[in-house]
Amino acid sequence: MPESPISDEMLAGYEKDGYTVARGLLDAADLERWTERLADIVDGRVEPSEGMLVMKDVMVVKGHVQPNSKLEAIAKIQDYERDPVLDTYTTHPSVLDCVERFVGRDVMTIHTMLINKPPNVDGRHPLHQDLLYFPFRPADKIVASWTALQPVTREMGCLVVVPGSHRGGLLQHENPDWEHLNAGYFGARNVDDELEKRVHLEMDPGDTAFFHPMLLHGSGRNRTQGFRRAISAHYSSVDVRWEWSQQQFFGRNYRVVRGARSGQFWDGERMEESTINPLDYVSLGNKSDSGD
Ligand SMILES: O=C(O)CCC(=O)C(=O)O
Repeated sequence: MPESPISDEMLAGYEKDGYTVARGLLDAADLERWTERLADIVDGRVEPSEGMLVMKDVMVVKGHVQPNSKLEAIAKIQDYERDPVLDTYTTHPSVLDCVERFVGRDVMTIHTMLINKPPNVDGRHPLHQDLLYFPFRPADKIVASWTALQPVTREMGCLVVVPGSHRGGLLQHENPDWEHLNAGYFGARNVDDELEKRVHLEMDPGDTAFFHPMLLHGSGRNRTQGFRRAISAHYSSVDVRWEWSQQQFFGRNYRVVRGARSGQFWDGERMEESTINPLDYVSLGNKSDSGD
């Protein structure tokens, strides 16, 4: 059996710290195709696929920054799974070989995203836990993959993580009181003490971070004149339970991408008598200024 890109040592590091980085996992040719596809979608050469959200940065939307190009206006693309080019990331054998090591053999996608972080905008992500956004449990059966499309340095606002923070519970989140905050960005409350424990993950193109959905992570401002780009997906084992009470998410489909049921959709029960209301973990309405 070929050796996994995730060694036993890396797996132990993931269990202890909540993350690991597979250096040089993906080739330049793939990274270029995904980067070009982003430009094709944003510049209008290719139609956004069904369900895709092409999200502008809040500072552009509110006229605080005049972008020099269409690409400079875009913060991220969400839900790219129906795009045949970007979806080759979700199903990439090298990524899935790693994902299997964290969540087991039968794997489905639960979220996809390409983060563009342009120059001149704030673009920070507050420290948060991604489990806030996912209806499935147990959390250990979920993992994020995050691949640098270009060099990612601290100056560009690289990913930051708090090692070991995945071993606490799901924290209360809120919109941080930042002047310019993108829609849907929540930060964990009362984590000031964690800031000094942050590790900055500087990465080369193709390097891929895998992290636990309870890991506190975020990213800084891009202080360069280039883009800070990454492509990312969340995966889970098919062997999970739906534990959310929020029915508006019941209609979403989750595609199996590895294992015996590849190509099918997750058919687990979506219990209406669920135990977790995600809104219990979010304090709304105490944000003073989102850039209005
Ligand atoms: O890529 C980034 O800057 C952070 C992404 C992230 O933390 C997220 O979207 O959950």
